[in-house]
Amino acid sequence: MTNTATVANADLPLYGELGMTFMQFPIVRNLQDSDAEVVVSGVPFDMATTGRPGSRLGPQGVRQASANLIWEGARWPWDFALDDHLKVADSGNVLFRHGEPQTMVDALTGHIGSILKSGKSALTFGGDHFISLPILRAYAVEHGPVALIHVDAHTDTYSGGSQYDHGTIFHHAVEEGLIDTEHSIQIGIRTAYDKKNHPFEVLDAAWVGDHSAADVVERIRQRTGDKKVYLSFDIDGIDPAFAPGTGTPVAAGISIDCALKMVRGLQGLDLIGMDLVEVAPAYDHAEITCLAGATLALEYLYVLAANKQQK
Ligand SMILES: [Mn+2]
Repeated sequence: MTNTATVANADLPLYGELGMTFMQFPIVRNLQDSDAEVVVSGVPFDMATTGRPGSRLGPQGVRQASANLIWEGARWPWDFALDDHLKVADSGNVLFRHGEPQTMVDALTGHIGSILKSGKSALTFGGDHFISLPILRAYAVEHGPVALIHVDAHTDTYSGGSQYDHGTIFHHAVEEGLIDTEHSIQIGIRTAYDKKNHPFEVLDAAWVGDHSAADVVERIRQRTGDKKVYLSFDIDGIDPAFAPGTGTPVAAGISIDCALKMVRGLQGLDLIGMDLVEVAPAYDHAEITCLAGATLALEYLYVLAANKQQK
């Protein structure tokens, strides 16, 4: 694979460029000239992390793990091949100046804005969860406030914190009017939050563990209805047994089986974008977290492809 992007620029992050693309999708450098319907991007940024850093290596970890998923023509349990129904391309990583978080915010907002303006949708790999805020700003410009499906151990609705903080993003997103909270839901939560003043519906991890994936899907569908839906997936929503490679793991999360059934169950919803964040390969074992992330993202793409066939 020829790497045509910027090289030898000391201001750019060392981990900013591509080893392989996600699912070996073609590289897209000029969004306007591409017929891709979905654009994959990586954001190797973890400066907003409160605990263990390392999610800057998430994009390359997830892309590398997707090597395990390429061989299936029609991925089980679907009865079609993704390539026959959905055009996906990988735009590489968003580049920014290390040590200057605002350059990432500006670059990412602009990049996602370009994707949306060219009539495509975005699938973005973090990086820490802070990246969702610039993404949602770009989405709100194009789509208005979105219904959010948010999988996470943490609500990320804390006020306070620093200007760049991966635990405050949904507080800010709500304040900035980026989210239609009446139609938004958080799943897998198992850490403290202010229940009295919480704008989202919550299916906590214990509730999910006591119910079937079909029950979870039913609650999601009731909440989101026919609204435009954005899926923000923090890998720490999954139990550390299935996804240890993350900065702030919390015991007793949802299973990867439930998570995959849940994503598959979003078929028919008006899905307009997804991010997968907080994969930190340095704490991973045998690539299980990276593989879980890659599989969830691929499953999301299959749902988009299935939705297209329904139309
Ligand atoms: Mn989290």
